[in-house]
Amino acid sequence: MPRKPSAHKEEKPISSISSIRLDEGKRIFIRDLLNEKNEGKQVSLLGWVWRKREHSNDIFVVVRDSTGVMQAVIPSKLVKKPIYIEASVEITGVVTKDERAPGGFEIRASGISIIGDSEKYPISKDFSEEFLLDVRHLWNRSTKIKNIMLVREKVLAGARDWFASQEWHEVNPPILTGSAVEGGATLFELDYHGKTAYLSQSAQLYLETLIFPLEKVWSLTPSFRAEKSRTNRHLMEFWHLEGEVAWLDFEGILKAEEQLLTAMVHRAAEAAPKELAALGRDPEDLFRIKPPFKRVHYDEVVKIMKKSGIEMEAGEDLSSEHEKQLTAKEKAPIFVVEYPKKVKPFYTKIDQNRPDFVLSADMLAPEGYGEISTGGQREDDLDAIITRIKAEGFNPKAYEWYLDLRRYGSVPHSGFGLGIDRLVKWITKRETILDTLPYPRTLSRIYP
Ligand code: AMO
Repeated sequence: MPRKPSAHKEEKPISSISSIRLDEGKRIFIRDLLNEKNEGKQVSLLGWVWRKREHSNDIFVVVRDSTGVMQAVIPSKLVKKPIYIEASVEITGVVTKDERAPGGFEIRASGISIIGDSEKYPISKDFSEEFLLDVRHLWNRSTKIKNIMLVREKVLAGARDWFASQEWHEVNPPILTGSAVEGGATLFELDYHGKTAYLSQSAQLYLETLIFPLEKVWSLTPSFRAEKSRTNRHLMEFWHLEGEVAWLDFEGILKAEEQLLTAMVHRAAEAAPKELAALGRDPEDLFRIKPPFKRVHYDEVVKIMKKSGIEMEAGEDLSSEHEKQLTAKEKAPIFVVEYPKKVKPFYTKIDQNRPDFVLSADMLAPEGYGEISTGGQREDDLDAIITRIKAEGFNPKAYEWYLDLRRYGSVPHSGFGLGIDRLVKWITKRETILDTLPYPRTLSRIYP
């Protein structure tokens, strides 16, 4: 029997998703091509069409992948069908130095295969903010949102490493809960097999239970608040970084918070300087942030507002306008320390020297951004806590498990909750919190 001819040795153009060998670990990324090392090399690049223009006999396609953008120049005669924005492609060709190309290098292409064709992309130059929210699943591909996501990732990596270096334990508290933490007005209620349950507003009470076995605990979870107003700093679902520590007092938790925050923003500045700069933030602004943060007593805030002609009654909570006034000229976060008892929840510890005040502090971001975290010492006296649970209109029965913490080996302890989205809003200089996470949940929006 005659032998079959041997397999065709020439490289075949890739023409369908299934034929790409993704398992070889040989994927080439744009980041690695934009340097002299690869000049003259024949490569095959996978990505999406970001921009496209035609010029005499060539088509200039700028391709993006997760690491950057790179131009490819393709002779028009090689292109058999229209190339649309956001089509996924494989481009083969030679890496060539050219100062006119973005990044200084381009691919002189010998072939392009369309892997996943694209319809006419709905996002063009003129778009409204509302429209971009409607197509958020596509807008998340934009350089702006991508940069913000990368900064956010680094900020969280900084937190994780800081917690590990200080021997705090990461734990996973529940999201479905039977009781309120941060007041009844913002609870998302749901039917739990015939019982009423809520989406967690804060992991705090559960973290408090876990200091008994682990002493220093932290968690990163979504928290839910049915906020009734539309603002540029409130989400229905936000990402909450919370910590709780046994044997730690008010000053101790403020110190921990300022060290943690410094580690987070320094990590962003170290690991995402280009992304920050593209978003309008000089990484040096973040490197300059160092503990200790300025502390302003609530009494002082009232005086400052009076002097500035901004209305504020002694005893009322700070509004976003007050926070803006306090921080507009600041370059680093500040703490507002000690609040009137009536504006803070039942778990905050009463200051023995001034019983109308509690050992609670808000950290305010500079440049007018305002509150990013709340923390303080927890009430460890059983009777005091029961009285205040009742005063807030809750039934102490729902908190029996929490009250047990004050019955069995109660210890002085403190904790905090930091809003990641608000932190990212500040460091990436965003007008609105909606830019800081891929799918912001607002009063009117649950799609996409
Ligand atoms: P608080 O309610 O102040 O405190 O929340 C802590 C931090 O979470 C962020 N945050 C929000 N971010 C976006 N959208 C919202 N709707 C929203 N609500 C709150 C803010 C805020 O500073 N358990 C206490 C903290 C404590 O005392 O330890 C708590 O949850 O950045």
